[in-house]
Amino acid sequence: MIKQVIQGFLLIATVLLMSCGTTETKSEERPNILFIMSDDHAYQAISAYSDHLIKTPNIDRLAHEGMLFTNASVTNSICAPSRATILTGKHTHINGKIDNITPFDTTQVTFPQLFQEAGYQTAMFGKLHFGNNPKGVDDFMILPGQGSYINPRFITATGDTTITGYVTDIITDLTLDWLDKKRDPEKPFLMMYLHKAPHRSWWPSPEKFKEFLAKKYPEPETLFDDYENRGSAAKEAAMTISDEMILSYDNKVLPDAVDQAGIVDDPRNRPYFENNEYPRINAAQSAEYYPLLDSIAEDFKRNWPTMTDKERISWKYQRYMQDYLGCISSVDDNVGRVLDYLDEHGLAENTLVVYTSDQGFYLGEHGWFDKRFIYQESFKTPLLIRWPNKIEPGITNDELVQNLDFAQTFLEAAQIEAPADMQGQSIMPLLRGNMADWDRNSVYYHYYEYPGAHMVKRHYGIVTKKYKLANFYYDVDEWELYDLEADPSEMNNVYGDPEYATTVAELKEELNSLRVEYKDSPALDRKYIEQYENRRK
Ligand code: SGN
Ligand code: CA
Repeated sequence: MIKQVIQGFLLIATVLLMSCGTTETKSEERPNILFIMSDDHAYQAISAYSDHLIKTPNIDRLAHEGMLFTNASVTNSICAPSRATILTGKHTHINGKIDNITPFDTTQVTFPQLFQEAGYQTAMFGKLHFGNNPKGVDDFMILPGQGSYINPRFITATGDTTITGYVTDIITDLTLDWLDKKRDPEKPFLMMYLHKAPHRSWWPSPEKFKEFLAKKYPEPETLFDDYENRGSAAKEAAMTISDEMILSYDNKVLPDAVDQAGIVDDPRNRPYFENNEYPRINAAQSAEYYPLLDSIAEDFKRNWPTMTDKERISWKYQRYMQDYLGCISSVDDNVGRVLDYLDEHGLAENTLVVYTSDQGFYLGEHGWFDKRFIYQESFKTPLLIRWPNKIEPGITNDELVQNLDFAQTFLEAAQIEAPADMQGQSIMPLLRGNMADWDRNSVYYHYYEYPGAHMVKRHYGIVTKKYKLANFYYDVDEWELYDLEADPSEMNNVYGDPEYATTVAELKEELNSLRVEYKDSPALDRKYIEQYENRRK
């Protein structure tokens, strides 16, 4: 009797243990990863961060249903280097892709390869901007270089193809088509869904062009910055709305109208016009775009000649925002299409969805467009992550995380071992809400592409939640320190202020140790300068 009871008990215990085991395996099922990245999408233009410019209800869903990072940043604020860092989990001085021009060494391991080897189905659609095809993806269709907004050409494994339509819609169609027809339900997937928008020259779809042309935007406080109390780098950068934003190319004023205004003499207008999206527009698209372009030309001819310099900057800023935000509105609509697809196909629950950009962007702050600087708007990047049942919804996180951390984070989520030489840190503890396992106080930054487009000087630096210290070098040797709490707009370099002497000394020490930790050095700085100078010979 007793024996029977014990046997019965053992049987029940075994069944219970086995069922626990099954639950365990099920909850540890490897998640799908949907990595959504746009190009040059400023966090200022996502309503989950601030809704003073635009409402982005679909991207915001990821914040409401997941986690919003307010201090996410990049290690080198420019397109291809950021992508190389994301793919390799290494700083650009280590992966070698220090600027947009230097080729990417494709013998390096990228995280999609590890996913593929671990049995994931992998795909990439949209902008890669590497000059070579992606590795580790079963299927891909990528834009050549920067790609085009209208009727874009794509590179595929078997040749090129041109697709009629608007790039943001097309990249989404390709992504949804793959999920629908090629996804193997037996395997988890890694999808890299990579938008070209809202990269310069900010061409919205015809509908958004029309809709946004009617809108007016608040100006940033620093739109008329005179760069006093800063170093020479801010003064010498060629990215002002006033001088570097080209009327025909960027603001879409037809070149005849620019000529007729009689007082505008920028030799870049006509060649830029001819090399832009205009020649790609087919007859049906012309019928939609040209009435709008004509109305811009009329407004320009009527008003430009009598405007003051400041009024001209304001006029260009409005045109800039209308186009830039029109592009973002399409990105948001399309992100909504993909999130709806996940919902409708029962995929939302087991998919970790990330929305980010390859870097931030200036939306008129400091009078600028473009990026590259360690200053806030380009150093920071949007980051929103949703993973139902794993991440508590609606949480805002202000820890210092970087694009350097993405590879290790995704690998940990997928239970794949990360190579020991990756330099980031998985942010899984933060996603789980486990702050005790996170101890980073500062991050490292290094920008190289100088002399080059927009003329932002080479610099490296350290950023903490309170301070930013940077050294601009190559043709200068200048230090800048910003007190981010007292001066969040970074208008006053307090490096020479005796009150900050101790802070400077401490930050320099920490910066040096970061350089050692990440294996950066004066010798490497020189190597990359020599590499640049040899290229110019
Ligand atoms: C192009 C743009 C620049 C931009 C770089 C890099 N000029 O050269 O404004 O900074 O790309 O952008 S354009 O005349 O071609 O529009 S990145 O995002 O690819 O790094
Ligand atoms: Ca970019």
